[in-house]
Amino acid sequence: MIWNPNKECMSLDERRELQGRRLRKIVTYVYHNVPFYRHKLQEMDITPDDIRTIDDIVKLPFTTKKDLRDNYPFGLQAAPQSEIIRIHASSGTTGNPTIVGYTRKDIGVWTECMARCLTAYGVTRNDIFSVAYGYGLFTGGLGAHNGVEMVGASVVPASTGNTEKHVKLIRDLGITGIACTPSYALYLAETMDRMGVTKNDINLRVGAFGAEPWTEQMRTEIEERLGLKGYNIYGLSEVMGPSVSYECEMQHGSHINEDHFFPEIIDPVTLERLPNGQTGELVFTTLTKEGMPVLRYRTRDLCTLLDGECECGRTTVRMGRIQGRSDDMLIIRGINVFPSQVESVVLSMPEFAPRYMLIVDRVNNLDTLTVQVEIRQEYFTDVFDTPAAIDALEKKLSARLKSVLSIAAKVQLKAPNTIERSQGKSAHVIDKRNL
Ligand code: DLL
Repeated sequence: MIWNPNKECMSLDERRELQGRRLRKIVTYVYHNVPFYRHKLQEMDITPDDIRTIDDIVKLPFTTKKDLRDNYPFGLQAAPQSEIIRIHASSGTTGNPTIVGYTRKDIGVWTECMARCLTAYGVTRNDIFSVAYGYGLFTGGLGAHNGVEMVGASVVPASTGNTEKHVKLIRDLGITGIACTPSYALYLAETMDRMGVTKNDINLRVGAFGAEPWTEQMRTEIEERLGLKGYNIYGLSEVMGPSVSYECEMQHGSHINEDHFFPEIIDPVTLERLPNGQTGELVFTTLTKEGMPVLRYRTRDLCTLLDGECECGRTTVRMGRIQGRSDDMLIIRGINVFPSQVESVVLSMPEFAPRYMLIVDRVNNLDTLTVQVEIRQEYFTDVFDTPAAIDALEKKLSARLKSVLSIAAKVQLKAPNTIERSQGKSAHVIDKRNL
């Protein structure tokens, strides 16, 4: 089934024409409403009149996470505050999160895109569908929730945590669909095993998995253990949230809702646009967003765009799996974590030297994060003299990390000069998961 054949199955010419029109409109809109973009365009000697077709997109400047950080919290917002009806936030690279405001129309577009995804997965009004992405500032919970309601299925807003109760609900209510991170799906399977619930005791038949990288191997394992068919869903807060792209029944790449989010692949070093089929960094321009539109937003996700007809009948371009990142962002239990966030906490506490290490692992399908930090020489004797002082300092650091990262980290205090100093991007991270 296709939710919106008019848009999902448009002829390529028609879509290009629509994208060109929308691009010109959005550039005009940000030019007049966001000083940041106006200045950038003026610097490059571009006016909205220079945008005639979608191919003119290459004339536009890129937007980065740093631009969002520099304009925290509302600097890139284009709509007046009175038009914003919801605000979400995602991890920033340091202490401040990235703030994204949505107008009523934005929420409508998002909900429609989510309904397109769910329909592609075969979800209908006859399903009972559990949303087990986090509800709150994260876009996963509420984003998926609205889509399930739009399709008309019964939504169970389970959110994350309290997994045993969730398993009970899945069994007792005969829940047929679930949206969660792939690692949470495996954790759910593990919890079922512990509770003695088998896949024959439950009714799950479809899963919408995303928000973190996963592999075909994980898909097979989840499908096998939960007895469902698992589909990919991709998205990011800066562009919308879940539903930027989704797999159809062919499962050969994820269809991008490109009437709303125009994709490009660039070489992350030269910033040149690459032809479809080549792997590079994914860049999105929001073509219809009012709250916080972005021009050529660099996602840092590495992947490939796949041309060509899909047997499902949709004509939208597909993206392959995310193959990695062109920065050092980690996704731990579905939460984005930048080593620089840890650094900002460490630097804000005089007891610590700027030497730290993040150790990420996956134990029983649950991600774990350990942060090792070196104590400064001048504090070392004081702190390590008494176990109570070590304990107090660990607690203080844990609490600050939790508030900035939104996930709990195990803290290990280290003596001066014991954390190896090395050069290069991943110097602060040991990721033992095999993703
Ligand atoms: O993760 C939105 C989302 C929620 C997508 C629920 C899917 C389901 P952010 O927290 O801003 O938004 O994180 C966005 O997560 O740039 C990717 O690196 C990663 N990511 C999201 N979906 C996938 C996926 C949400 N299906 C960042 N596969 C993105 C691999 C994914 N990585």
